[in-house]
Formats: sequence, C-alpha cells, structure tokens
Amino acid sequence: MPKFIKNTVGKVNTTLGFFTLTVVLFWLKTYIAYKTEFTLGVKGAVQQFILVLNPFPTAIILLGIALYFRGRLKYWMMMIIDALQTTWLFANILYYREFSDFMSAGVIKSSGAASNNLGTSLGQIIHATDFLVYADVVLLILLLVFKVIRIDPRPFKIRYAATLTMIGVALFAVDLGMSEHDRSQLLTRTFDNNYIVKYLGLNTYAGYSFYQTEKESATRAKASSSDLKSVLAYLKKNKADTNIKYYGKAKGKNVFIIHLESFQQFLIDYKVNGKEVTPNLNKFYHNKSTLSFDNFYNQVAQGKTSDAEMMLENSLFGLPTGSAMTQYGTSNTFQAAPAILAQKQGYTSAAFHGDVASFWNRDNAYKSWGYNYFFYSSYYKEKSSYNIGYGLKDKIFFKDTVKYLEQLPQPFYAKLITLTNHYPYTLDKQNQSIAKTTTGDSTVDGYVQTAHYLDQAFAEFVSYLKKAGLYKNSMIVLYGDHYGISNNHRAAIAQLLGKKTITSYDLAQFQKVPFMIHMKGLKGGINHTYGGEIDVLPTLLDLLGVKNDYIQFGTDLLSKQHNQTVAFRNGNFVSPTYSKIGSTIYNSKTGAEIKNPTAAQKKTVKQMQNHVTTELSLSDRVIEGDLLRFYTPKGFKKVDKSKYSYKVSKTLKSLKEIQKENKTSVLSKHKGKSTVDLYKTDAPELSSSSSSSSSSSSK
Ligand code: GP9
Ligand code: MN
Repeated sequence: MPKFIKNTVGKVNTTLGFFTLTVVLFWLKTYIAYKTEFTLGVKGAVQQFILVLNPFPTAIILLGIALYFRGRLKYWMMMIIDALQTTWLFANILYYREFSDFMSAGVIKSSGAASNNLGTSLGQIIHATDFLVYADVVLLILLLVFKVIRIDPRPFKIRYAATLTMIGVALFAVDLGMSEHDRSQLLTRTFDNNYIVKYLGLNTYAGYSFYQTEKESATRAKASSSDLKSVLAYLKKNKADTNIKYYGKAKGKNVFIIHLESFQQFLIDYKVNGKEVTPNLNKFYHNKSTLSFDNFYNQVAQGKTSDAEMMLENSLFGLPTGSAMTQYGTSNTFQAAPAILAQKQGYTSAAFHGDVASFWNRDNAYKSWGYNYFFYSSYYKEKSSYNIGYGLKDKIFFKDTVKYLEQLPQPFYAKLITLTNHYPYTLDKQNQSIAKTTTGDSTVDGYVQTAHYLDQAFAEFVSYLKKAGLYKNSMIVLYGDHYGISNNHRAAIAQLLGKKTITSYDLAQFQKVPFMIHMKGLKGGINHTYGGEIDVLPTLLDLLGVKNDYIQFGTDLLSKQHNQTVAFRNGNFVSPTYSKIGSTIYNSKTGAEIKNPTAAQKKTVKQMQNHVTTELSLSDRVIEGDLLRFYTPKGFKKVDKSKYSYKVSKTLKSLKEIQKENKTSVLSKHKGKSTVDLYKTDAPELSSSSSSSSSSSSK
C-alpha cells in the first residue's frame, strides 16, 4: 500500500481523524439526499456552492460537541449525535416523499404527523433503500466494535475542540452571509421551508423551525378566550349592514378568484406607444356586468402574495413581519372562504398554482382553510420551456388547469394564482408581443410585457369558460395581489405616470390594484368606494348570500356603512378625505400636503389613525393568539385538516370517484367527454412546431 494512503488510513485511529471521517460521511449522504430526494430548485453557481457547503457548519458544530467528552465516551457521543442527525434526515426524506415539503416542528408538536395521516401511510411510502442513510453510522460503529478503527482514548484538548467549534461557527457565518446576499430577508420573510434547507441546511432548518414553533406556542399559551372580548366589541362597533340590492345575487354560482400576480391598477387602460397593455382586462373592467373598484388598495407586508391570500380568504391581516400563512397556517384554527362555502352552501373548493406546493406554506395552510383540492406544479406537465421565474407560464397554466377544473362538482370555488407577471418581469422572446417601456430602469421596463402576456392568457381562459358554459353561471372575481414596481423606482414611476416628481402620496396611490366582480346580470360599473383586500371576503359572502357572523376585519364594499379608511400594514392609511403617510397628512382630493391642520382636521385624522391601529393590532392578536379556536359561529364545524390530502395519486383517484357519485361537474354535463379540446391557446410552447430551446430562469 502506498505510504500516503497508509498514513491517511492510519489517521482514522486518532480522534481528529475519526471526527473528520464522520463529518465527511455525514456530508456526503446529506448531499446525495439533497440531489436525489428533494427538489430544492438550485440555480446557478452560487446556490450550488452554498448547497455543497451547507451541511458542514452544523455537522462540525454538533458532532464537535462529542469532542468535549472524555476517553471512549467521546466516540459513542459522536455516534449518538450522528444517529440523531441521520434520523432527522431520514424522517424528512419520508415526509418529503409524501408532502413535497420538509417536516416542521409544528407538524411534530401538534401531533400533526398523525393528523396528516403520516402514520397510516408510512408503510406505503417507505422504501427498503431508505435505511441506507444509516449505513455510515452502522459501518462506523461496527468498525469501532471490531476494532478495525482503534479508539484513541487520549483526552482531546479542549483548545482543539473549541477551535473546531469556532470553525463550524465561522463556516455557518459564511453560509448565512452568502445566503442573505443571494436571497435577502431569508429568515425574516419566511418564504418556504425549501429555501431554508437549500441555503442553510437541514439541521439549521430544524433549529429554525423549533424556534418559530416555540415562539408561537408561547403567545398561544398566553392567549385565552377573554382576549376575544375586545375583538368582538370592535367588530360590533364597526359592523356594516348588507346591501339588499346585492345581497345573495350570486347565490349558488361558481366562484372564480383569479389572482393577477403583481398587477397594479395603473395598468388598466394604460398604453405603450398607443397600444393598450391589457386590452382584454380593460374590456372586462368596463363591461356593464362587471363591478370595478378604482380605489382599491393592496394591504400586504413582507408576506406579499401570502398576505393577499390571507386577507382575501380570511379577512385577517398579514403580520408586520414574515408571512402569517407560513408561521401560523399549519397550526391555527381558521374559518376561511373554502370552509365557509363548503359548510354553508355545499361548495367544492380548489386552488390552482404553477409553483411548488410548499411555497408560502400553501400545502399546509390550504388544509387549514378547508381547500378540498390543491393543484400545484406536480399536477402540471413540466418541461423547461413551460417555466419561467417561479413556475409555469400563465398561458400553459390556464390551459392545463382545465382538465382538473372540469372534474369539480358544481358549484365550486376555484382560485387560480397566476405567476408570469412577477418580478423580474422576464419573458422569452417568442412570448413578447408588446414593446417594453423606455424608462431605462431595467427591472421596470419588462413589466408591461409580462402584464400583456397575462392579459392574453386571461382572455384565452375566458373564451374557454364561455365555450364550456361556465361563464354564465359563475361569478368571476379578479384582483391584483400587490405592487409590481416597488417604491425604490421613483424616477421610473414618474416617467410611467407622466409626472415630474413623485410624492409619498403618489406612492400610496400607486398601491392601487384591480378588484373586479363579474357576473351575468350583475349591475356593474366603476365604483369609487375606497377599500382594500381585507374587504373582499365580506363583500363576496354578502353577494353569495351567506350570513356573516365570522371574525373578519373588513366590511362589505357595497354596504352603506363600509368604513372607507384603508389601512396599510405599516399603520399609514388612505381615505376619500385624508390620507396619512408617516407623520404627514394629505388632502386626498388634491394630493396636497396639509402643512398646518386645523384642530378639527387633527381630531378627524386622529380618529382615523385610532381605527387603523386598532384593527391591525386586533387582527394580529387573533392570529398570534390563535383566537379563532375559541370562537365557532353557530353551525360551523371546525376544519379537520386530516381529511385533506394534496398528493397527486390520491387526488386523481378521488376526482375519478366523485364523477360517479356527483353528476354536476362540467365533465358530467358534457356526458363524460372532456372539454379540454375547447381550449384554444396561442402559447408557442404548445404548438407542434415549437422549439423547446427557451430556458427557465432562476428561482
Ligand atoms: C410563489 C408566488 C410568488 O408561489 O406566489 O409570491 P410573491 O413573491 O409574489 O409573494
Ligand atoms: Mn405576489
């Protein structure tokens, strides 16, 4: 045997050598699992480097704990720690296979593992080869037991142990620094468990998840049913009656919620070089059967899309930091739109989205909200040319949604979340059909192109709805979730709006997003009422004729008593009279700053501010204290999450079965003949002559 190999092999008989071997083996299997068991969406050299690096820091720190022990004990401690880390890896491999997500502390603690049916299905998802993750631990133990590797009984100098710990900590800092650079606000915005694992590794994810859960359960434990009193008192005071002109007008109709990603109100009727950016949405907006709101604001914070979803379907605000859907979506009790409509009016509910299931914790939160079905990226044909940015391109998404949509029993509540019009607004050449704007700001100029693409995709979907007979028996709701162009682009915004300068008031106005409700026979028109995302659910429930005795912070936009002070998540607000941004008051009619408010103005603004602060903090209390667990309106049954599974095979089976029991789906109405052929799209990727050369961009 060559000498250097002999020397190297000889080193495993020292404590440091054995430690190194253990770390390297642990790293290797973790990396193999990253590549073969999980879909982490690693893009580019930096992310790849981070992925290679990320198992090391915590492995060194954790296995290094053993080095502080004496004699032979340190070897066995090392093996115990190794086995524990491996068990976490093992558990996640199994969990991921079933749920396409990592196991969270919340799932373990709230005996969610059982409520997710993990126990019953374990037998089906486990493969004999899974136990191979323990191979290195078993091997090392055998080598020690049979003295192939000799235990070095000499004490390991604390100095050296401390140095190794420091190396682990330093590597962790490098990992964290690079990750934050690649994906800022990684830990505060709480996007997706996949992200934490991709950047910081499985062990750090465990720590993070347990910390989050501890924090949550502390506030939850402190909360009691008496906290509800102030919430209920507030709601009573701010109650808005229904509008009899509209109440129940949509009863029994299918409901479509079409989420227009990053879509701002200013795009409506906007032109580039004389060409409308969104001609189809404009037509829809001006249709006489569409109720269109032109003073409707997004109210999201860091949780962006997820905040919008939380407001839309629960009428609860997102949190000041992070995503409420991620932090509380798994464990809290909710009384959300899908559950309400299912229980009160027998609706079937489904959410459709072309991204992975775990983003914004949708896979768990949707169960808490009572969604019967959730169709995410695994349900759609995946081909690299079909994707851009976060996932499926809108035209393909809408088209491939139909094969599931047609199987839903009617009436249904279907939410379709689009994706292509998302920052950084890149679109492959073959899909570009309008010129970019020319502000010179590269993150802004592509915005109209992706919006134009979304508009075309929407039109294709609508024409399918008409052919399939769905247009006339559905209420179609459109909304933009949040800004597409952030406040950092003042100069470009000024150019887009044709203004010289942009004030803070203008920026607040720039937070307007579309909100439209279309239905055959609905008295439409442009409605100037001020409102925001928090008001959507109460408005829809009134239209659907559902008695609303739920805890919701918005009010029906069509009600005479609707409060028109619109809260932003940071406590600023706009209203038809005054708006307050920071400490500055503006006259909403003129947009001018009110430098010296009168005593009466001061008093009014103060009252408005009080209202805003109170509703935000009470809503936070409901979410952070999980207060809905103490409040169940009459006749409402608490949602049982264990009833739902979004696993592809189970869903396909259940859809098939339901066709036999319930003959109300579009498919049934067409005598079992699919309506997919009615769908017409000009998506170049789907035409036979298409090239699949266009690539997906980074995530
Ligand atoms: C991801 C998509 C984007 O699935 O919903 O979320 P956003 O970045 O807009 O919050
Ligand atoms: Mn969004």
